[in-house]
Amino acid sequence: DSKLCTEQDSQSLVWNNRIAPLLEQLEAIVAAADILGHRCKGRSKILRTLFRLIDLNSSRLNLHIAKICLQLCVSGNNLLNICKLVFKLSRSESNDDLFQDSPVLDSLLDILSTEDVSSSGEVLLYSVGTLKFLSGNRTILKRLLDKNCVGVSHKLIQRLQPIEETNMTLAGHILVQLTATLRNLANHPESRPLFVSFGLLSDLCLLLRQHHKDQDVCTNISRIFSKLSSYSECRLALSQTHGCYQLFLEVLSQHHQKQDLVVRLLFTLGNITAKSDEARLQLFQCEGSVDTLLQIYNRHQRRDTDKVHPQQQTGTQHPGNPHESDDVLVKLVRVLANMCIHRSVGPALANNATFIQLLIETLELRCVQESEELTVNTAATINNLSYYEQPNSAVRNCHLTIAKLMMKLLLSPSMDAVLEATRVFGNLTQSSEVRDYLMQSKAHPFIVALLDSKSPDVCFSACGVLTNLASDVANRESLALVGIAAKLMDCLQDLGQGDWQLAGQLCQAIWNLAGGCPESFLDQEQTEALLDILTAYLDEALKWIQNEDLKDYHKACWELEFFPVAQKLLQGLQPLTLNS
Ligand SMILES: *[C@@H]1O[C@H](CO)[C@@H](O)[C@H](O)[C@H]1NC(C)=O
Ligand SMILES: *[C@@H]1O[C@H](CO)[C@@H](O)[C@H](O)[C@H]1NC(C)=O
Ligand SMILES: *[C@@H]1O[C@H](CO)[C@@H](O)[C@H](O)[C@H]1NC(C)=O
Ligand SMILES: *[C@@H]1O[C@H](CO)[C@@H](O)[C@H](O)[C@H]1NC(C)=O
Ligand SMILES: *[C@@H]1O[C@H](CO)[C@@H](O)[C@H](O)[C@H]1NC(C)=O
Ligand SMILES: *[C@@H]1O[C@H](CO)[C@@H](O)[C@H](O)[C@H]1NC(C)=O
Ligand SMILES: CC(=O)N[C@H]1CO[C@H](CO)[C@@H](O)[C@@H]1O
Ligand SMILES: CC(=O)N[C@H]1CO[C@H](CO)[C@@H](O)[C@@H]1O
Repeated sequence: DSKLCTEQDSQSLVWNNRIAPLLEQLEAIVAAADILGHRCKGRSKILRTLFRLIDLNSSRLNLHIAKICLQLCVSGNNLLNICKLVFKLSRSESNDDLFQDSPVLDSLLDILSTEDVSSSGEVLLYSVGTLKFLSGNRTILKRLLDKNCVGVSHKLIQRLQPIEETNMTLAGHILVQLTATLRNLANHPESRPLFVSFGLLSDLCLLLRQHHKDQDVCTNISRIFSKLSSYSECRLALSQTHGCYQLFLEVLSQHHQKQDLVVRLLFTLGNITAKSDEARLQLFQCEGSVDTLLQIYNRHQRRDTDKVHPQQQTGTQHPGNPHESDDVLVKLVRVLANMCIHRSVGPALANNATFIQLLIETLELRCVQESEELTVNTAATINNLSYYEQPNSAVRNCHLTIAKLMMKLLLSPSMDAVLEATRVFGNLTQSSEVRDYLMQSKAHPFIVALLDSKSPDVCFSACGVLTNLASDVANRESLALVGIAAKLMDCLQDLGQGDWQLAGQLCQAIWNLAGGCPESFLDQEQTEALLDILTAYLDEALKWIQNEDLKDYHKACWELEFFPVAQKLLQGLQPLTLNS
């Protein structure tokens, strides 16, 4: 250890006292006069001496040497060797502090702006490779942004366009490094307006099109897109790039087995279609879009967890961690679910039996405990699709199958899954077949128990199911036996105030359960309590509304969702209480 220390000490002594001052002197001379131009005789001698110093293997010295050589505007093989040297230095993070304020950064960006692609391809490759490593450091990243690295990249992309003398292999290598650099740049918030103003998003689409066969370039570009898709100005720029959806679908189709690429492109599409109705429609209208998406769905369904055919597990169809495969489906189902929100896309997808079958199969193959996000999103998609139900729709034809799968979710420990399943039941229980199934499987106590959740969302959904169940006279007694009356009353008392949609739904449930004969359903005390609550809510509706902006909305809700059913219920109760 001490030997190493002395060695280092003596090295730095030599550096500090002897070499550094000489180099500084040399730099000063270079800077002051043009005496070291290409025709100067001493120039090659100086370069030879400098190159010999490289063998000392000192990072600090070598970066200095590179700096001087670049300032001397070396060219050809000398330039290439210097670029290789700088590249080697940049690979080690411990050299980051040497680079941070070095003019070498400027020289590298100069090289990117000026060197000819066909004659100096390798020089460009090493220079961009250096920037890739350096841009991994946040401090240097900021320097590069300030030195217009995004603008320089844009220009380089233009110069890398395929023309006759472009070596496409080499251009591909440069682009892998350049896209990795841009992915690093995209981490910095200040880069985002620059990506937009320099048109980088459409540049990258162009590259994706030209290099669609190059998995590395495509993957790196998909990483940039997925990162930037979190920002609205970037989503806008991307969605305004002509043909970008068709392009994404083609790349997805071509590289369907490259999981990280597929996940990131789907992530990007998910974010674009999350907020834009226009994007939902445009994606749907692309040639073969549903086909492509359903094919990917089919490929990643992960049927190989089926233990019945163990020999299938040796297949290489789904390599790696099974949860990675879930990742594709989570993102894919989100894209499809977003598309369904568009009112002309939704019905088309709701009627596609292949799609519905895939969703059903996902719920059959996965369990909530292992794949919570996927099962919950799948159930939510089925729920959204059920809004588009037509008499002969694919969802309707599978009511009972779906109901059985929702039962698994309803009984799971995940509250998200329970809520989503309850929402789906809210719709499916319009069918008497499903109502009978729920009662026969004794699921009703679980749904009644959800009224204790104290969550308005859960109570609302549960109440919807119970309202439907109570439409069959035969079910009312079973529901009464599990204490539904007291729970509905508690909900109305605790959560009804101001939530007129929920309050209306609770009143409707009570009305259905009472079947026009309230005394059979509520006891005396409950009847009086209900009377008080209804009177208060009907009289003082607007007193509870705090937020002025929401006043109109709440008023409309009160008038539409609460008032009619509350009024009906009150009138049903009053003769009873007058009698007593
Ligand atoms: C510098 O490193 C090279 C290659 O690793 C080695 O061959 C050479 O001997 C080293 N020079 C010194 C002075 O350590
Ligand atoms: C980035 O470089 C600076 C010096 O320029 C250094 O202090 C810092 O540790 C580096 N950060 C990382 C994460 O390497
Ligand atoms: C293109 O570049 C690659 C990689 O640098 C090289 O191996 C190949 O020989 C070059 N092809 C031509 C035709 O110059
Ligand atoms: C579902 O969509 C796919 C892709 O567009 C199509 O090939 C298939 O025929 C559709 N299936 C049904 C039943 O509509
Ligand atoms: C279902 O539709 C609603 C309303 O359109 C939307 O907010 C929600 O995100 C959709 N759910 C899914 C899973 O897409
Ligand atoms: C359920 O499906 C019907 C069509 O059967 C639809 O009109 C309704 O909006 C859907 N949603 C709910 C919550 O009932
Ligand atoms: C940032 C980034 O995604 N870089 C990747 C670009 O592609 C190369 C080659 O596949 C990877 O090694 C990088 O990690
Ligand atoms: C802004 C935005 O919509 N971001 C979403 C992008 O997609 C991921 C994964 O689906 C979400 O977690 C982000 O919220």
